[in-house]
Amino acid sequence: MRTFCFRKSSCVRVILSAAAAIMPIGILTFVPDAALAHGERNQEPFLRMRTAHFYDVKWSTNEIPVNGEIVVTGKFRLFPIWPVNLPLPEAAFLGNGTPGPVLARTESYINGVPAIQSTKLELNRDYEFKTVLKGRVPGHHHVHPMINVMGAGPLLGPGNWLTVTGNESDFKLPIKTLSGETIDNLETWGLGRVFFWHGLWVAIAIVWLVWWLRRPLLLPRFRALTEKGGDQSQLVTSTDRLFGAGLLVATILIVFFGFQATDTAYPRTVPLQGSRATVEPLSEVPEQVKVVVNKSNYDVPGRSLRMNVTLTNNGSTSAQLGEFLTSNQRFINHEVSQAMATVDPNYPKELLPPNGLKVSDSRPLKPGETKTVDIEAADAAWETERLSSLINDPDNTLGGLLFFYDEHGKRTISNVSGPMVPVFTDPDNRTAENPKGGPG
Ligand SMILES: [Cu+2]
Repeated sequence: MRTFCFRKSSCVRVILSAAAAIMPIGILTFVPDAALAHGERNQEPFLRMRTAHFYDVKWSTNEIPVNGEIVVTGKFRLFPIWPVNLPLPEAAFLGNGTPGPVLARTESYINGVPAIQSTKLELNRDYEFKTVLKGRVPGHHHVHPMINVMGAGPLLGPGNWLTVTGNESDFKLPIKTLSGETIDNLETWGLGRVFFWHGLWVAIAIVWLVWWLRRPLLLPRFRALTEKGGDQSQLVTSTDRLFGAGLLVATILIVFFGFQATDTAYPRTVPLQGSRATVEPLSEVPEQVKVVVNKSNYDVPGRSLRMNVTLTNNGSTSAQLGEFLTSNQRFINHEVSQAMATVDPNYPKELLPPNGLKVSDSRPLKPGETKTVDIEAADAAWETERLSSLINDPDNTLGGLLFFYDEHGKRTISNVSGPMVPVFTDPDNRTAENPKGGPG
């Protein structure tokens, strides 16, 4: 303080300003704000539009107690126009995106095959998944199904808010091992050994450090090395050598007898399995309606995606465009009752843009018919979900799925993809603040 405080008042001022500077850092460090989601909106639009498209996702419930179970089921399609800068899903793992380990995943399946290991997934194919999650930490959590692709990172499905009630201390994860032993709670099992071995090695490391640090470190050593006639033999004494050798022997003995003791206590151990599971995709359903994108624009002031597409019905039944799905946003054509009927009333509202999908001609396409229509998906979601940042991508190609329904409600899915050109100016004077236009 002598450097700054020439007078008592200036000293007080220095202390106060230092406190004021440190306080916000302290507040930010020790009083974290509640995280309300986990950054899915920050994923690049190309990641969300052209990788895994999740659909038919269902959650068995929205509220569970600690130890209660929730089953998440659904399907996903790996988009054929996969971004060139992402590694292909040669090794993919089914998980769930949660804010920390708030749920324990006790079961997971892809097409009925246990998804304990990673698997290779094929592009332009559909898969069915199921995960069983068990409540662990009480709270209100945003939970997504998720696929981790090696080299590409997590690809998130739709998120839903789940409430876990009760006390965290009541959480238990019992299992029965292959050798018939019952473990009451995997959460705390074997922790004593973990702490013992970590503690032992830390203690040995500290003893070794203290052995060298207890002596004057710098100047005597520097002099011994640089001064003429310095006694270098004092740098490492014979006691040091003896101690080092003793510690080496002790370490080898600890490892040897530790291994023997553990092997006797747990004679049957199976190492973690690193092989890949083989999962066949769902049987291929030919695309009934061929979609060709003639033109697509993202209208920046109007916050809407507009596409001009040519649809050809190659099937034997009619086809009516009912839904456009991209980035977990479901734009439903309100004029198609079959599409409206697929919406579960409990489906997260933030994933169902209220304006839905506007189609210039919603009449069903007859078998063999080709028609060119304008499609508009206008919603603030483009901004709130930060999908409009697609215009800043060097590869601004949109991607999504179009769902068509025949007169019996049978659904077929077509991929839709094409380059997207942003429109920044607007003849109606519309802006992001005044999307309806006019004098605003
Ligand atoms: Cu989330």
